[in-house]
Amino acid sequence: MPDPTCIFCKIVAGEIPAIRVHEDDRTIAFMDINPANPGHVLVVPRGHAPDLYAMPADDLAACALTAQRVARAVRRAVTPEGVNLVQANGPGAAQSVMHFHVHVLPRFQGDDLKLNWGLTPGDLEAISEMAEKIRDAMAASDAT
Ligand code: DGP
Repeated sequence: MPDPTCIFCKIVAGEIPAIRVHEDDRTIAFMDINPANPGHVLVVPRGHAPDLYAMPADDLAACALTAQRVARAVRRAVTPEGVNLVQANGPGAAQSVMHFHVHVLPRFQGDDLKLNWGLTPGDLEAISEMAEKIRDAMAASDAT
C-alpha cells in the first residue's frame, strides 16, 4: 500500500519527477537528488516499507538484485575506484526518507566521504548526464 505522505511512493507512482535509470515489477532505481558523488543512484521497492525491518522477503531480494545490476552499470558508466552499497535504518543511522532504499554510491580514493554525508543539492544537468551514461551501461550488459 502506498503511503500518501511518502516522497518515494510519489516517485514510484510518477506523481513527482525523478531521473530513472531502471524499473521492473518490484523495484525502481533513480538518481539521488543530493548526490554524494557523481553517479549516486537509489534503489527502492515499489511497495512501501519504511525500513529493513519491515521489508517483505521478495521485495528485499528484488532490491538486492537491482542494486547489483545498477552497481555494475555505475562501474561501467562512471568508472569509480569502488562502489559502496549503503542502507540506513532509523535516525541514528541518518535515515531521512522512511521508504526502504539502497544507495549505490560510487567511490574514489581520497573522496573523504563520511558514512553520514551532508545533503547538498546536485546540479540537475550533471545528474541527467550521469543517468544517461548509466542507462546506456545497463542496456549494454546485464551480466558484467
Ligand atoms: P537517507 O538519508 O539514507 O534516508 O537517504 C535519502 C536520500 O534520498 C538522500 O540522499 C536524498 C535523497 N532524496 C530525498 N528526497 C528526494 C527526492 O525527492 N528525489 C530524489 N531523487 N532523491 C531524494
